[in-house]
Amino acid sequence: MIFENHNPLEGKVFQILDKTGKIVNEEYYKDIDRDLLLKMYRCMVLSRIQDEWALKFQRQGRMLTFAPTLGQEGLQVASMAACRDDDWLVPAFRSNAAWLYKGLPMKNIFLYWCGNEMGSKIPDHINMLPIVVPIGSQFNHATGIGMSFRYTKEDKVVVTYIGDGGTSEGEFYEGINFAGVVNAPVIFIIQNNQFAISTGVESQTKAKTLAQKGIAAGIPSIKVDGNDIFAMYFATKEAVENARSGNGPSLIEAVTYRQGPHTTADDPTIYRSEEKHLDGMSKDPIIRTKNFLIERGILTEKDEKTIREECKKTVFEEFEKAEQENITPLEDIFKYTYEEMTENLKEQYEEAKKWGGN
Ligand SMILES: Cc1ncc(C[n+]2csc(CCOP(=O)(O)OP(=O)(O)O)c2C)c(N)n1
Ligand SMILES: [Mg+2]
Repeated sequence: MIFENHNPLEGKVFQILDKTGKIVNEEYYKDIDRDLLLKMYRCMVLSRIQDEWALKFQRQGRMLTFAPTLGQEGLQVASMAACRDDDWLVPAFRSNAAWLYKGLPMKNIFLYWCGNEMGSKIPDHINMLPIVVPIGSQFNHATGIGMSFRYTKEDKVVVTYIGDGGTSEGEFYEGINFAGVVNAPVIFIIQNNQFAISTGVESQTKAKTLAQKGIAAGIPSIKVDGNDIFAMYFATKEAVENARSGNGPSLIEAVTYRQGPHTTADDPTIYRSEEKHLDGMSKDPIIRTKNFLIERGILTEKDEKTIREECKKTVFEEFEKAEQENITPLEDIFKYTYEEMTENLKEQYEEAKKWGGN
């Protein structure tokens, strides 16, 4: 009923928890188990602290680059929380909080952004694909995995993310269209963080919403306040139940805000107005969730301080492990594109050896 009652063509945006942490939509509000709420909250804080420190580590020359998830934690943890552990995650490159919620060791994330191939080696028990850099390609991978579940009659679903900019790519349309045709159990989530590097979402499309692109593909689509963990949780849950019971894909446009730079190579102050930035920051998902949890007596300021300290400790421990393991043999740069190195790659490897390295 959430999807049915929030047609994006009628300008509807689904929200339950407003930016101050008050429930504003009693009709759709249901309790979420206290432990699950705290799990989501802790994961948002962990991702936030990892992001903040990763930016510093990169500036210290200890990481190659980094794309922070700052500000987008809410939509990621809530959508992951609405799934089962054995469902699949097909991530976008900006998915820190989702990776952590799914159980990916933080060390892997650090290794990935250090340029180490081992970061992409996902432990066998975690159902997720590694990051793909060509924007949009993950939508077809997700559709393919979803289609396989139709064949094998497994009741697993796939959740995949893309950015607002990614919705202009051909692969976005191909993925959602094909998923609709084959009834693949996929939940497509657009992280509308307002920017694709320096291009504002208003220059991305003439469509009034990104959600309506899903309507063209004939799949249930909705625009949700992505910084509201309640709205994201219940919308995703409905989409997941729909997919699991054989009714195919859904699309969610999660409205959020990229609080940080695109990556460490970017300076957003050049193209982002102060007014837009302040407005985006005022909708922070962590602050509003904290206000809610404190007001309901689920969290105290003291618990919150302890969570932050524990998360910071984890970030430092995991980064230390990553630094210790981050010895990249020269061969690794060439050996993982194909099962066996092609002649061309072998030649490049031999050439690179002459320039030093191991
Ligand atoms: C096919 C392709 N084109 C261009 C790029 C370079 N690129 C990397 S991120 C990015 C912008 C993506 O914006 P958006 O989809 O909104 O995601 P966000 O960075 O905001 O999470 C671009 C153009 C790429 N990785 N792949
Ligand atoms: Mg974007």
